[in-house]
Amino acid sequence: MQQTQERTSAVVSLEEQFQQKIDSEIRIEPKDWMPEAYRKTLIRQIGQHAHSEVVGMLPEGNWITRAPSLKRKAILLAKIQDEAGHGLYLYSAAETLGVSRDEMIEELHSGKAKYSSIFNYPTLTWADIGAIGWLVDGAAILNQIPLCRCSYGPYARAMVRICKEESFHQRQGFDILYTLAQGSPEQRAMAQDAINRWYWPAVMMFGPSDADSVHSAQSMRWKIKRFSNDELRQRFIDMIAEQVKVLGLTLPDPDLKWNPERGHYDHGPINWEEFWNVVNGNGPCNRERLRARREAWEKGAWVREAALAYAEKKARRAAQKEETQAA
Ligand code: BYC
Repeated sequence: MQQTQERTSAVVSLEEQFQQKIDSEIRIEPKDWMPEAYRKTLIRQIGQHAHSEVVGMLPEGNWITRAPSLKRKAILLAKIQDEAGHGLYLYSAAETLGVSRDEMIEELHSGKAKYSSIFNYPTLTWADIGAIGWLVDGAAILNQIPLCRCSYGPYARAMVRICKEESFHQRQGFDILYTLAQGSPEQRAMAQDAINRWYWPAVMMFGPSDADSVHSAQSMRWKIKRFSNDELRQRFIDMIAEQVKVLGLTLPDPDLKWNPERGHYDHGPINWEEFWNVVNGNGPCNRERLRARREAWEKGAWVREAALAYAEKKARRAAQKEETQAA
């Protein structure tokens, strides 16, 4: 009985020490002791973040062959390759927590792991590529800059480079929309239509409202998250409401209005039913996106086998060389 009590108090004190480190802004590294729930939360969030980067390549990839010029095509290709790179840094960051990449990918393919709701909407016109860059990458930057100060070292470090690349992405999206907004009435209408379709889904990217966010309070105590979903959403709305004026276009929210008392824009109601519908697998493109990822995984099996066979052969040769030298 006494032994059990001693063991319990030892565990409690480990948790206390852990929280003290977090409170003093000391980074947690892979070999440090951490509560199992902290590890699990990070695997969930980093894994979902990695999946979002990779699934996020699909709606934009849809326009590579139809980009309006060689220059736009080269820029789009570079952006999409950046997203693949982000996925790889993030899978590596999650692997430091003891989960394998194969396990995470299996969870994505089985539908157990989530990815960002935003990528379940279709890209119908070239202007959608502009709207994704400006609105989706714009939302991503606001959400991700605080993650550079996340308490878990490998995640925070991965986010530094990702954020630098995301700001270039947002500029390229804004540039596409700005060019269209200066063009013919049809091009201007196309830009407006893309903004009308992508604005609300981008507002929803920040996740459920604070009252419905199950993980926020604990994630903020652990300094995985630094701001709540609603705080970041408000920052996004304030930023976009100003930038849209430069485009000379509008946002599809009749209730959007500057509130001098709050020092923020007030906004209309968010359609949470649509959000949960998309998160639960019933958005316009959920099935198509998962099918595309599963197919890519199956078709890429020979590449993984070849890479593994090459790595094994190289390791065997190195071992043989060491043996010969030793003899
Ligand atoms: N979509 O308690 P909450 C990119 C889920 S990629 C789907 O607030 P949390 C880009 C949430 O997972 C952008 N599901 O959760 C790529 C949870 O369900 P589970 C991706 C969502 O974790 C290519 C439940 O709802 N960014 O930028 O505290 C091209 C309750 O939510 C969503 C990241 O992943 C959603 N939108 O907060 C262009 C950033 N929102 O897990 C751009 C890192 C919530 O219990 N992640 N859910 O089954 C985060 O910052 C946080 O995980 C979230 C959610 C703010 C997203």
